[in-house]
Amino acid sequence: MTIGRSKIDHAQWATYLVAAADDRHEVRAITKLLPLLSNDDAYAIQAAALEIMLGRGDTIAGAKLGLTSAEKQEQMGVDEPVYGWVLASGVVAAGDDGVAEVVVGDLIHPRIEPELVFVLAEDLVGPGVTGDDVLDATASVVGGIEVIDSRYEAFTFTLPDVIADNTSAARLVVGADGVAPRSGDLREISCTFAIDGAETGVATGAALLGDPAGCVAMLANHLGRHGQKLEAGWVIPAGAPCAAQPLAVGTIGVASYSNLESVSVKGI
Ligand code: OOG
Ligand code: MG
Repeated sequence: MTIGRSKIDHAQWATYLVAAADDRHEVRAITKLLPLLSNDDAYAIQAAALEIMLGRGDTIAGAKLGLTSAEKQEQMGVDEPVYGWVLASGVVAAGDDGVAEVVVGDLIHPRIEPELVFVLAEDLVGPGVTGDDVLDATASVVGGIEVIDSRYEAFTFTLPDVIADNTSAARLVVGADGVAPRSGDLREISCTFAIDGAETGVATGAALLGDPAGCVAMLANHLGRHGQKLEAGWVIPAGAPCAAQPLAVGTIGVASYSNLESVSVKGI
């Protein structure tokens, strides 16, 4: 618990991270400079960075979870889930050939990862939201690919660092057609991720803390603690079930799902 007012200048650290993204250069992890950064202060930096982006005319397209699978937690060395924002400026549409092109030069050191994305039909207001409530409020579940791009040196961070950095969010590709949330068991949807035709990971929805809908409930409850909610129409990536892979110019990443349309990204 934070007692009294934090001495950390959240707006200053938000500017530090937004400038890193704008200039496409990596910066030192904040905890290298502020070793005692708390998660509360980190979420306050994240909120200040969101304000900067909204002040530029960007809008919120959704909210996201990260580090909800054992594979991702091991890959990044962080053992707790994190919550962030999906900005409308980061949502990339697929082209006529079904492949979404991502401009690698706009980013620092991007990686791509598969996602199960919830598209909400109704608001979800925490606390007390359950996985069942999430299924009731969801219009459809679609496949996706998230492009993550940590603003930190060597894509390395601690839990508060990645929280402050909006959970490395950069771009999101959302598949065209999804399934109704109760049309099957979301824990059994299987996902295969391949880079340039070579399989890099296979997992099921259950890899997401046992239940993807439960992850979205955690996010709604997290926002509820801050007086915020998930809103109808938002897209909610529930976290990658398997490890992220580097995206270079020419790389083609394909996320295939047992009963969702596959999603493809090409680095250009
Ligand atoms: C943090 C973001 C994690 C996910 O799906 O696990 C994330 C990172 O790995 O840089 O979006
Ligand atoms: Mg992700």
